[in-house]
Amino acid sequence: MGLESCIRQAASIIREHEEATIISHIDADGITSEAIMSQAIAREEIPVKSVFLRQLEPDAMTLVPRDNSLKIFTDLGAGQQNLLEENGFGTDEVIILDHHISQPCNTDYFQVNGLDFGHTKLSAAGITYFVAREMDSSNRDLAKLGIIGNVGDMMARESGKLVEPASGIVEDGIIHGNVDRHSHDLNIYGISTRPVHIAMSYCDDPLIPGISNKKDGAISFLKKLGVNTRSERGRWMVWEEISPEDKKTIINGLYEQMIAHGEDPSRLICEHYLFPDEMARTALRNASEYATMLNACGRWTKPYTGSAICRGDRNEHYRDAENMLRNHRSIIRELMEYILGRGVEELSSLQYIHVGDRFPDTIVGIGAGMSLSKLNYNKPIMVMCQDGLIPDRTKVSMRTVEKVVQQGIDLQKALSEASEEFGGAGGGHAIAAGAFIPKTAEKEFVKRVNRALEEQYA
Ligand SMILES: [Mn+2]
Repeated sequence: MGLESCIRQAASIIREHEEATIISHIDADGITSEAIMSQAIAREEIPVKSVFLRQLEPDAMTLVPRDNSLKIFTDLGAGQQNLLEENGFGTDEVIILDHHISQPCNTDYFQVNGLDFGHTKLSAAGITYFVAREMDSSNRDLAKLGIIGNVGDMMARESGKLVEPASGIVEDGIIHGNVDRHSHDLNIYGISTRPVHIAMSYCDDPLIPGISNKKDGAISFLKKLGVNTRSERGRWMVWEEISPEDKKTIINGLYEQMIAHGEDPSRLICEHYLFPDEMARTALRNASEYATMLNACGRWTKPYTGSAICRGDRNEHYRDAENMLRNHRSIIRELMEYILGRGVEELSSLQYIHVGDRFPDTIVGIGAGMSLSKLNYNKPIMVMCQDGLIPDRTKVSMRTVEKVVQQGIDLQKALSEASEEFGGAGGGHAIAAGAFIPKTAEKEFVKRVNRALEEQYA
């Protein structure tokens, strides 16, 4: 069975049911998956409820209703099929729309997963969107959410753009009219909300000599180019507002800057996905920033707020999310200042710090990434903290930069291998990964991961 027919079958299973429950993950991919699926189902006039989970684990199973509804697991489920089996869920009441690695299981749950067809760059929101489109072609308006979910799950990071079959979602959004694609654009984050020099100075993929981490450097660089970076009223423009000619001048200037310093400029360029139907200079204007807002909702345990925004709320929930995002940023800044103020311990192949229970464990990874740009970014950073739910468990977050990944470093591999030895579990990506380990194993664990990275460097 190909992906297409798998999608068709999922759509028909959903349509056949009289009620549905969506069980989804709390990150941007999970929230957009839920918002796509719940809208598609509601449009069929099938009653639908949603449950968001931080993780599909034994304790969370009590939140999955035991009723006659079809349980649609989105952005989770593939790796927890035995848990579904143990809890007595039958094949006739479950479908899984996921992109995580499947766990071998005796019960043959129906699943749509890009991995089964060799697609590693298609997130759950992508799969979910294709199923929604199959249910009714008028669901093309939801392509926008599919793009946000994919971008939020870093599906565009490696190539700088969404690739087959996820690029088809972009095509759909463009046809529908609520998505603009900006190809060959500058690879910076915050194109709709950050003053352009700030966005440039935050760039860490690639690291631009004289600009990354150097706000003043970015300002004088722009001045030298003679480009217009202020609006008529004197306010700094965001990247999105810069004229096409000036954008070209800036990108060319950055190219030259990198080549002059012997750096590879290929990662300067990426594709951005903009949403012309959203208000200018807000986080909702482009896929990356929209995804950040949804991630903030999830990390502060308000996934339903994120879901309401995906459904179009621009009042109460949106205001709530804006506050959350502001709060999210200021706590991450505090965390970063704490890490930089206390300083990290350096081992041969990593640097680490333990922040105890001072910060919510859901943001520690982001803080680690932000701190790294101000530290020696050639060494991956590890930040440990107390697990928010289980005090004798430690959450480990690691971050590195693209350049180091290209040298052969794979944090996901290092953390999963090491944590397994200590009875923990890890996952993530080569550039950003996390793990849970017993608190008692902390000291040995750091050494073990350092050894794993040493071997990867070799
Ligand atoms: Mn996902």
